[in-house]
Amino acid sequence: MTDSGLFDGSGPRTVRAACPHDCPDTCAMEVTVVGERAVKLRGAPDHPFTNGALCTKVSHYLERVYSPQRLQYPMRRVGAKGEGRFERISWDDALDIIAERYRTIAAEDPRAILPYSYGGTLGLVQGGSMDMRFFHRLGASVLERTICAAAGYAGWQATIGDGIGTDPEAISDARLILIWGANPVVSNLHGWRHMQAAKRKGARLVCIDPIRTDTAAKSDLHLAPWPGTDGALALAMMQVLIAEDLLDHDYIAEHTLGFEALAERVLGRTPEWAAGLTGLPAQTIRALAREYGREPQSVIRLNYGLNRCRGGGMAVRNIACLPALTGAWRHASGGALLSTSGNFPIDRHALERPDLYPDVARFPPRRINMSRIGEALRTEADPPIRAIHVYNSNPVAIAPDGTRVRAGFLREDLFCVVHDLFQTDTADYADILLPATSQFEHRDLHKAYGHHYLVDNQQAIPPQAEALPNTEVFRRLASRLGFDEPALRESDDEIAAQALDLRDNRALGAAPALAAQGWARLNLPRPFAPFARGGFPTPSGKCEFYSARLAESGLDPLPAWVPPLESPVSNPTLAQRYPLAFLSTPARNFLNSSFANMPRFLESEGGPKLDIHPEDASRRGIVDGMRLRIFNNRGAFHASARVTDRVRAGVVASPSIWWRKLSGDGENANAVTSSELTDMGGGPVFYDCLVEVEAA
Ligand SMILES: Nc1nc2c(c(=O)[nH]1)N[C@H]1C(S)=C(S)[C@@H](COP(=O)(O)OP(=O)(O)OC[C@H]3O[C@@H](n4cnc5c(=O)[nH]c(N)nc54)[C@H](O)[C@@H]3O)O[C@H]1N2
Ligand SMILES: Nc1nc2c(c(=O)[nH]1)N[C@H]1C(S)=C(S)[C@@H](COP(=O)(O)OP(=O)(O)OC[C@H]3O[C@@H](n4cnc5c(=O)[nH]c(N)nc54)[C@H](O)[C@@H]3O)O[C@H]1N2
Ligand SMILES: [Mo]
Repeated sequence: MTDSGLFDGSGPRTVRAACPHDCPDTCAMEVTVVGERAVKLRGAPDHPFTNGALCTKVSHYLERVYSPQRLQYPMRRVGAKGEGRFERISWDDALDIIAERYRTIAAEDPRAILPYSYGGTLGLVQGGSMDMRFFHRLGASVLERTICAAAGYAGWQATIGDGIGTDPEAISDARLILIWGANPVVSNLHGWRHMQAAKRKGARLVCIDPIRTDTAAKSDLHLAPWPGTDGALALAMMQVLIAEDLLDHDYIAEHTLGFEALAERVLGRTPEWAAGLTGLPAQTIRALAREYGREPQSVIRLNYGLNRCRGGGMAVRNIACLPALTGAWRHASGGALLSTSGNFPIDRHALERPDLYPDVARFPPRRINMSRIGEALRTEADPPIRAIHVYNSNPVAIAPDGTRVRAGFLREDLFCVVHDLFQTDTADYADILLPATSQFEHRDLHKAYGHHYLVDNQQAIPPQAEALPNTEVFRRLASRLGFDEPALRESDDEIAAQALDLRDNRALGAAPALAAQGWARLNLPRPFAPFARGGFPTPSGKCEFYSARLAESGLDPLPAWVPPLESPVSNPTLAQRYPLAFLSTPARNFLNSSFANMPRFLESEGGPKLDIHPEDASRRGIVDGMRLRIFNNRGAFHASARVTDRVRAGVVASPSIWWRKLSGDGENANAVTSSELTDMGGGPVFYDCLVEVEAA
């Protein structure tokens, strides 16, 4: 793995790196190394999207790498589950214990072992290669990685076909930008730069968000719908576009499927109809639709904020229909963007090797939805989960309905391995706790979901203390379990070399630049206007207003209105007890629960907060700074009040995700969120949640 010869040089060296975090921007970085120590980090100045700038969190990355809180060596639990008391053991002992347990369980039914991972690193090597190969070979349960984008992606896929959209760099030429369920100032900073450039050239920015975020405040117009009602808003916009003939008839005729059925479907879905659901005035909705219909050089930057409610899949599907109606796709700067990831020709089969799964006949693969980990850990499961291996994730903090999640991890008969850089909330429940490397300490290669560049990550420094990369842990476990397939012995460099499907010109054309400069734009035409002449990657090759695939899976084949699970309109009885819609959106200084243990960022966030509208506050005798209890039938947590009209009346918001043990009361926002699932994709409904608030 580590060739110490690499680190002999004494003069400063520059190493090419990639930001590993779950963010659309996937920055290219340069690490300055002296001897074996990283001394400086900056955003790559030559990378067009990163443009030499890093966000606040990552610009302080050296503090994370050299944090005194880093796990130093493997440990074994000595206290009770959840207590977080451990004693040091050797790597050999730790891996022997794990291998022995996995061997015993697998002898009966390997599906009783569950890997649990998500976005700690988005690297193709450390985020989904040797780990997948190992668990496939073992025959473990297969984790459905749904916790973030599954619903929106499913809705987008039904309409557009794949994760392909407007080139984010071309957005600077758009004339009208709808920022819809997205907060780029916080969660897509480098994409925001292009929106600001468009604004300087005269574009209008319209932000659609229940919260007046910093993005909304910097836009020309802010519409604050009730959470989970975007599907209705988009249907009403389509109704106006069609009724007032603000359409590109040629584009519709040549490149779409099911227009007649769509037109019939939206009859009666007027702005007046949507007003009652969204809480937006009908004339505002009509004006938005007209403005959108009259400016075909328009782009919709939607993000995953609006997919975290029951109708999240359908909402994204409805919105994705809009640019085909106006012909906005004809322009490189027009159309819509949810994700760019479908452009990257990644060889998933080579990386993950599902063919290693041993005995499909005897143990038909069992799939577990990560968004329902609390339910999955109940002993009634068949077979019950007897071991869980957590890496790249912190489920005790980030998974919905946290009370149930914790109850699952508390099970005395559950063997729990946690591999992380830090002793997270989840780590406290580990039987064996393993130290992981940071991005500077291992090799990786990254695609992106918010731009079109591959970014390489070379190892810059040796692993700190006894930390090991994910890949190395699984190589060593494979060897202990006697798995002798060559795929389970490959080095990180060998894995990285297989990540791209070089039969595809988008990758082949990028490979030389990637090797030479550490990053490369996919070999895509410039300007990149993916659907200017149709060619949608759907079964029909058209933008599918009508989706036969949805019909086949028993879903509504046409755009529709799917109400939220929890709202005063859809569930008035529940709303009598818990009248406020609760949002737990990303805190600027945290990245999910990553960085939420770093002193600098804990200080900037200054403790859990709840934004509440003055009307809702005064009705409850709440004043600014008061300690609040936020609760519903699932649980409760505490936060201090920020009385502000940044949230619309009826909505409260708490920037997240706090570590439970660092929040003051041992709880966080996921004490109240629900583990129900979305209409498509099996995603979570974090933002579909009613609560009541009282002074603590
Ligand atoms: N600083 C920072 N950056 C991050 C993250 C982080 O934690 N911190 N997380 C990263 C990850 S994993 C992801 S998935 C992305 C998340 O970033 P986004 O995909 O942008 O999603 P959110 O921030 O969850 O929500 C975006 C906005 O949608 C609004 N919203 C919520 N519900 C609704 C709704 O029903 N309708 C509408 N129209 N708007 C709604 C929220 O108020 C929020 O301001 O950001 C990534 N970047
Ligand atoms: N209430 C509420 N809950 C939410 C959300 C919300 O908006 N509100 N957002 C949801 C979303 S969009 C997402 S994507 C999920 C994110 O949930 P997760 O993907 O679990 O993200 P993090 O909380 O950042 O935890 C990642 C962990 O991986 C560790 N890690 C980093 N690099 C490595 C590595 O190389 N190896 C190993 N072994 N570990 C590593 C980090 O230290 C960190 O503890 O949370 C979801 N939960
Ligand atoms: Mo996410």
